[in-house]
Amino acid sequence: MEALAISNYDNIFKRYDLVSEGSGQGIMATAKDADLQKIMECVIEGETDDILGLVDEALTKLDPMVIINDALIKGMNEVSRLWDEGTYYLPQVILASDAMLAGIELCEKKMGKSMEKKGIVVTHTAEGDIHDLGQKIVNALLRANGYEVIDLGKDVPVDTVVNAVKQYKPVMVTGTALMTTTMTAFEKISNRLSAAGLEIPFVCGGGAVSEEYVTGYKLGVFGKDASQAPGMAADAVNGGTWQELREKYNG
Ligand code: B12
Repeated sequence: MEALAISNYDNIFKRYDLVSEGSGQGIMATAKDADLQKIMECVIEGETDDILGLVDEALTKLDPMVIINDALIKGMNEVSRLWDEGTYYLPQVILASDAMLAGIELCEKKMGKSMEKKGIVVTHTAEGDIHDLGQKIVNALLRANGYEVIDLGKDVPVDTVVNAVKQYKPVMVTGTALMTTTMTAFEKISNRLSAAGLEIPFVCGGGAVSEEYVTGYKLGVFGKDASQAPGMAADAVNGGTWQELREKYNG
């Protein structure tokens, strides 16, 4: 019987799943320049070791916020798309999120804790939900813009959120939910805060939630993109009510 032999070694080190197995067309996102493109691809390919050097180098010429928005978040959005089209599975998604978070950490260090704090924001990911990447991006952007973030983490019980608002008296509270089964915690938090007379803007985002859902309960303001968080916090610091924020940011 004739032995099977590889005649072309060109693709030997290429990721088999992207090149040959995916039902889609592979990586489709493009960044604004070559440096950002390389960083974005490191996220998509889950290259945590390589991303550190690239982000370090990029930080010598680019604003950390540009690297976060135009490479790191962009890469993670592409990962979500590759998951949706069936090209990516859990291992790739976990590697990608590790790479994105390593890059964000470097950018956060560069931005430092320079500015005087403008106000406190409590952030959390809904009870039962471990999808905290959106929340981590929100944390990084708020900190970068001078807000003190009380990060309650993921899978946070309703009580813990309500107690944190009582304790820290933030200008705004945020929630992230990626599952239809977990987003229902937001309405419970909203009712509890409202009953306690703590009527601050409660900005809710994450793949599972829609504007229609979030604006269906008191205090709820829908956050479509993490980049909106600093502007929303600034409005809250300036006395903006949840109704005013809802009117400004939601249709
Ligand atoms: C990454 C991922 C994971 C990772 C999570 C890693 C982590 N640390 O977060 C891992 C592998 C652990 C995982 C596990 C699971 N996952 Co998962 N996962 C995903 C995936 C592929 C991407 C989600 C993601 O991180 N996107 C990128 C982030 C940045 O997006 P984001 O959070 O939505 O944030 C953006 C906006 O929404 C907004 N935003 C978010 N929050 C806020 C807050 C404010 C204030 C503002 C202004 C904006 C804002 O800003 C961000 C952009 O700038 C999605 C599929 C998809 N296409 O979304 C499935 C998905 C969310 N997972 C799903 C499921 C079912 C699970 C599991 C139950 C699987 C299992 N059977 O075990 C477990 C969950 C266990 C649990 N209890 O939570 C389902 C949920 C279905 C549903 N609608 O209920 C999805 C939709 C996949 C699917 N189509 O079935 N998952």
